Amino acid sequence: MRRPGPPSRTTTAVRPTPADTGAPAPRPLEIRGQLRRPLALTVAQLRERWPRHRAEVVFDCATNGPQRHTFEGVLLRDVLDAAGPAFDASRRKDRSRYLLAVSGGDGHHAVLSWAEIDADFGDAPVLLATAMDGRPLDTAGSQLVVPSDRCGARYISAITGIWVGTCAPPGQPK
Ligand SMILES: Nc1nc2c(c(=O)[nH]1)N[C@H]1C(S)=C(S)[C@@H](COP(=O)(O)O)O[C@H]1N2
Ligand SMILES: [Mo]
Repeated sequence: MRRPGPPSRTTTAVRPTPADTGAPAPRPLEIRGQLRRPLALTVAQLRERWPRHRAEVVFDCATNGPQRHTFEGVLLRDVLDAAGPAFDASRRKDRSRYLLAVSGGDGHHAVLSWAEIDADFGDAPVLLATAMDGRPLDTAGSQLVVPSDRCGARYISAITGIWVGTCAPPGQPK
């Protein structure tokens, strides 16, 4: 038999924390490398700090065929500007030496060049997505959106880190 419980009370609604819903707490995305202000950002912080953009994209996957998605997110360029790459921003040749290595939690990773997203070079509107097809990515993690890519391989999901920097120039032939 059920024992009588405490008298019912009117309570104010409390928003459940991720722990209450069983979802893991979001791990911040770490932006590191040759930067003046390295950053660690959750999807919620991305959404709060930078202007939101939308991208309707189609990309092809070698195994699954064409995929169509609508992403909402912030410009990778805006986020990296805040992190302050250690180049001389007034010198295009200095900017053109920088690489961006983007990693997913499963070990998938790919590189972009700074010049791809730089307005003076490729000017590609690459996003760090905060939602896909109307569903927030707070728990899953941000996804890279590269609208100019025909293939989906660089649409890296569950991003855990972005490294920014230059690599050593190739050695001179002897
Ligand atoms: N973290 C992570 N992101 C990834 C991949 C992956 O293996 N790991 N595969 C890529 C590939 S090959 C494609 S086509 C797109 C879309 O894959 P999906 O259709 O399996 O979501 O995600 C990309 N993002
Ligand atoms: Mo793919």
